[in-house]
Amino acid sequence: MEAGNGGAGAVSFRREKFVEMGGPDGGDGGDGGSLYLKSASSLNTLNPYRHQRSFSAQRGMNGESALCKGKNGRSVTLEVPLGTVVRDANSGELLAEMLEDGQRVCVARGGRGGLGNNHFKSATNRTPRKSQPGETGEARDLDLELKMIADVGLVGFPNAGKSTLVSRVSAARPKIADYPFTTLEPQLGVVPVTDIDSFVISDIPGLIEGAAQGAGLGIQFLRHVERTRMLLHLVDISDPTQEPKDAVHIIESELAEFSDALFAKPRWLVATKLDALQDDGRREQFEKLCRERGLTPVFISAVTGEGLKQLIYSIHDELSAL
Ligand SMILES: Nc1nc2c(ncn2[C@@H]2O[C@H](COP(=O)(O)OP(=O)(O)OP(=O)(O)O)[C@@H](O)[C@H]2O)c(=O)[nH]1
Ligand SMILES: [Mg+2]
Repeated sequence: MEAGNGGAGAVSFRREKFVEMGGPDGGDGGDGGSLYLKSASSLNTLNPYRHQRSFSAQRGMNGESALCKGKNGRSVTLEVPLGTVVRDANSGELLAEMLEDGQRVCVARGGRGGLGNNHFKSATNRTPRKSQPGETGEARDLDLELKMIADVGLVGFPNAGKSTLVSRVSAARPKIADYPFTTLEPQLGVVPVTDIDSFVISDIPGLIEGAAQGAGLGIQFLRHVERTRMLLHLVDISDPTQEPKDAVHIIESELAEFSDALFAKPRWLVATKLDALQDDGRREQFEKLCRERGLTPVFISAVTGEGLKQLIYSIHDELSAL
């Protein structure tokens, strides 16, 4: 990120036919343009900045004679999604957290324009040849990270049915498919509860064993759910290839390993794909896992819609109580 340099101040003297002694009339340089970040709730990824990584604002124009101030350089404003955390890439210093829609922060200030020679006249020097160069604009490498702000974060193995749930309870339309790692980017959905109440749910890519160490897509997305108020841990109890207890234990230890704060968050176990459940033993196993954790077992089917309304109301109550 490079802000524009300030324009130089001019050295110039008035030369007019009928004015005997022309005074200094060098104008000031224009200010360089600055770079701003602005948060926009309409955006949900930082992807555009993967492709274009460097930005610069316009420099200020030099001052001119007849006290003409140089034009200021145009500033550049880059839009970023809500929840973007902005750091200086070199020092790691936290520069801003974009938490409000429309929030604008300056990340590289343009250089001030230099003063023209008009400013340097004095009783003893009526013909100053001195002017200032423009200041150099700030240059900075930024580290942008998207931490989402959702009320409810979804965690679980790939294929657990996270995106399907989000698509059933909100207007969000994440991609859904019967292979793991369908979801590659977190996505937010707004879940209407009543006419005036709603909460925000966040779909993230599936987690696998070792996610907290970086396996799969896990680690960068665990950061996104770190700020949610509660988690739903989705367990596909219809899956014949995985025991519910494994699905529960593995994800739990990944959360614990990632951070104490994440592990300590209120977290419910939600059994998914109830319509496809063949083996009642899995249902009992899931209920036992819930009992051991003092949780009420929740069963849903995103396909038939069973349990979804109840789940939404319970989440709403929990969020109100938190
Ligand atoms: N029978 C049945 N299938 C479901 C249900 N919910 C999801 N599925 C299917 O399960 C598969 C995976 O669903 P997704 O919603 O993409 O799973 P995910 O957890 O988002 O998966 P990743 O994005 O890969 O982590 C898809 O083929 C869905 O159609 C359900 O309630 N019943
Ligand atoms: Mg998904």
